[in-house]
Amino acid sequence: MRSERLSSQLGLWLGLAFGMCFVTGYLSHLIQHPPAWFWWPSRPVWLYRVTQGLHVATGMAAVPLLGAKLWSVYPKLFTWPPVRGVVHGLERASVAVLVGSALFQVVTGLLNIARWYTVMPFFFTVAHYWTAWLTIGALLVHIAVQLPVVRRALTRPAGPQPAVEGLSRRGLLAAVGASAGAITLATAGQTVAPLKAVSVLAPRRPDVGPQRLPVNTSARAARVAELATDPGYRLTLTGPAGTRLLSLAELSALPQHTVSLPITCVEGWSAQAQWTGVRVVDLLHLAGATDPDCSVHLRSLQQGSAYGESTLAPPHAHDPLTLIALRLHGQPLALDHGYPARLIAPNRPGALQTKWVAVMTVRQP
Ligand SMILES: Nc1nc2c(c(=O)[nH]1)N[C@H]1C(S)=C(S)[C@@H](COP(=O)(O)O)O[C@H]1N2
Ligand SMILES: [Mo]
Repeated sequence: MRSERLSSQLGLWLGLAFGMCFVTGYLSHLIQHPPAWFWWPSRPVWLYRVTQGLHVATGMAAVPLLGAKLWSVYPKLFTWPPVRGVVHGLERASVAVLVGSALFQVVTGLLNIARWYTVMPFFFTVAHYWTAWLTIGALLVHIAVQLPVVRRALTRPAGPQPAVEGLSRRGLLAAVGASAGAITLATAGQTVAPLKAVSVLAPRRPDVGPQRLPVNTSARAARVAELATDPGYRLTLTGPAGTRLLSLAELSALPQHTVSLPITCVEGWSAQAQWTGVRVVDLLHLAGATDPDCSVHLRSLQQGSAYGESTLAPPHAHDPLTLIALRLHGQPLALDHGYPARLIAPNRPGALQTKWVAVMTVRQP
């Protein structure tokens, strides 16, 4: 059953999955670490939810594809002599890099979804990002080298299937496709609510947690419980008009708006929720910020974490859907969801939806 045709067909699907995974992953990186040239809109509100859902789904679908592909080619590891010259040696080396980095990406991605950080002796985000470049580079070299083989294998008529007992090539491809589909179904429920009943592999359910919403970093883990429940809490708002300290009562006395926006964690779960609070544009007004190009820097009560701060770029800072939310599903925010005040903005990774917001600073361009 092992043949150039099978390897080529698996390679084609794997290339599509890895290509999609790379593009959506790089996009997520750019949104979270925007270079000067990068611009990301605040609408449509669901766009990041779709791109990050695709990132995690294509990464998981790659698991059975990668397994089958390695199975279809591994006898080549034992061909003799292992290296037949410089070009062949380089090609072998690029395949070694491709296999190693592809396995690393899939395994670390799965560990991240499962929040199993203790088994990764490195910072996941940085390692996953740089290895992605290695994978995609080696993949492009591999495709360039194998193109003649793939073309030959996929344009030639398939030929009669040998009449042997057991699985056929078509049967194997169907089984691999079915496993990829099953894995997707079994995890998509962490984002696609109607599928949650069959999502036995999903590490998160979109409606399980305080106020029917999952939590990423509890108040206890962030060590903010005491500060967040202190009646002396004030939101420090600084802009061209100076600095104002706003108590929770003062924030609640400002015009309140209710929006329906998703939280989309980079780990692949997402959930729509009803948020009520003060529009950031109203706070900008209060701070005397009139420049449509200004951005807003936010700091949490939480210290010493990369998630303790974030920046609202102009499209998000000025979107009327962007709130400093005080309530969730009509109730005051649960402590774990960012009580007394948290950011919620459209089309933005969950990691940038800062909880327990303490300081808002307007930044002029
Ligand atoms: N201060 C602070 N804000 C934070 C985080 C955090 O660890 N600290 N985690 C972020 C991440 S990764 C996500 S996905 C969302 C989750 O919000 P939730 O716990 O209310 O669902 O909060 C974000 N805001
Ligand atoms: Mo997250």
